[in-house]
Amino acid sequence: MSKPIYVLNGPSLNLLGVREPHIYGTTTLDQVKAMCEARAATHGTTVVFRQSNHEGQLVDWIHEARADASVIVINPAAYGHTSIALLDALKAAELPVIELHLSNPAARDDFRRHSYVSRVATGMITGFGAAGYELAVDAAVRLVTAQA
Ligand code: CA2
Repeated sequence: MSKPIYVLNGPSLNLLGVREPHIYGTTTLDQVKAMCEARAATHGTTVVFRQSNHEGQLVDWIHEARADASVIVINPAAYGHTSIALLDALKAAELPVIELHLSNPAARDDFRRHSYVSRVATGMITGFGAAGYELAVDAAVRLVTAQA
């Protein structure tokens, strides 16, 4: 895999490991980043790992990924439930998309049952906490290898 896997994270995920550990666990976002980098290295590839609280910034990174990434892994956080802008950007990226959530949104509030991102996702990983990011890196590598 010559191009990196883009791992994008949406609003408030900078608080991971600091707030609401009963829902989202005790692993910090920096630790998740290190886990992704280590997992990608075992596959001989790399990740670009980013987080933003701003929808437009996430859209810009998805546009960047169109040229620079092999796969987009995205935890859109609450924007997954609301953002047609993210949906449009992901569609335009024309890349495999893995939607990732730490929790299982379908088992929570009703408003979390709908995701715009799911419409363009190749697959979803939900409910495995921080370990889901390692699973997503593995899945991204498999997707790209299957395409080759
Ligand atoms: O389970 C997930 O990963 C979510 O994407 C997290 C979002 C939530 O809106 C989605 O329904 C499911 C919330 C992210 C907020 O992140 C925090 C992390 C730690 C403490 C507080 C918020």
